[in-house]
Amino acid sequence: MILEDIGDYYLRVTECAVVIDPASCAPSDAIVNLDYRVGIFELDPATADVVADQEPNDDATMLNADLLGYVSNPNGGFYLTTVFGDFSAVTDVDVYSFTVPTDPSFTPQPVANFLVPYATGTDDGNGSTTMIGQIALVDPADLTTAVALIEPTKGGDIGAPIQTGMEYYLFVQHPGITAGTRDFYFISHVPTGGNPLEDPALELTNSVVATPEPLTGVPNGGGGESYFVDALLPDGTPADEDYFALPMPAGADSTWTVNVACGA
Ligand SMILES: [Ca+2]
Ligand SMILES: [Ca+2]
Ligand SMILES: [Ca+2]
Ligand SMILES: [Ca+2]
Repeated sequence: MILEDIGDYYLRVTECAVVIDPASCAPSDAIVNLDYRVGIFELDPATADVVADQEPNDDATMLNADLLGYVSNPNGGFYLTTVFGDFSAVTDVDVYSFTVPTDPSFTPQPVANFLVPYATGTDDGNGSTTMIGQIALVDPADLTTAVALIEPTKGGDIGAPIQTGMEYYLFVQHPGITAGTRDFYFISHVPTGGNPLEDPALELTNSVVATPEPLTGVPNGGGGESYFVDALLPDGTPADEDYFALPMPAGADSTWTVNVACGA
């Protein structure tokens, strides 16, 4: 959290089910390792991959846009860039500019991820008295149309295909209803290569349930398999449909279940 004052603070550490709905946590009686680790880091805006909101930055001309920086990860790609700011009023908009470097390249396509850490807008969350109202990713050439847009009060993150070497803007808005006493926010950003792409050559045949496009499974560390795809539903008539097949690996049986997570 963004601390209000210099001084002493205390950390209360509990198991997940103590503070939120147990149904949203791993069954505590099945956890065999109850060790935990706490890391405390100071976020220094002087660091390239830490960006702090600097007003005035809600000018539609973007003249005061803050620049998101990147620090190379020796294991590939970049480390997480952390963005944090204050909403000075319910009408506050914070605009950031970012340009994902062209080197290294990302395959199969560069994707800009903007992740919103767990926050509730109450003391049960990260200490902020508000959630973010809206985050919009915008091409400066068309300020009226968002490339991607989420309302974190409804959940979700941004994972949008983008072009490297090209500038984009990120608009961050307060929900606009009630101002709290500590209306701050955090956003984590990292470019990645995204998921394997839908095969354009199979676009028509994968529209038929009898001829789904097979996905390739990736073994999970704890057992089971995961399947990933980034696909398109192009406009047109008839509207596109996509069916994908999940080839079960050897050893799969009727005890296996399937969970699906999606975003758009
Ligand atoms: Ca601000
Ligand atoms: Ca602002
Ligand atoms: Ca299709
Ligand atoms: Ca498709």
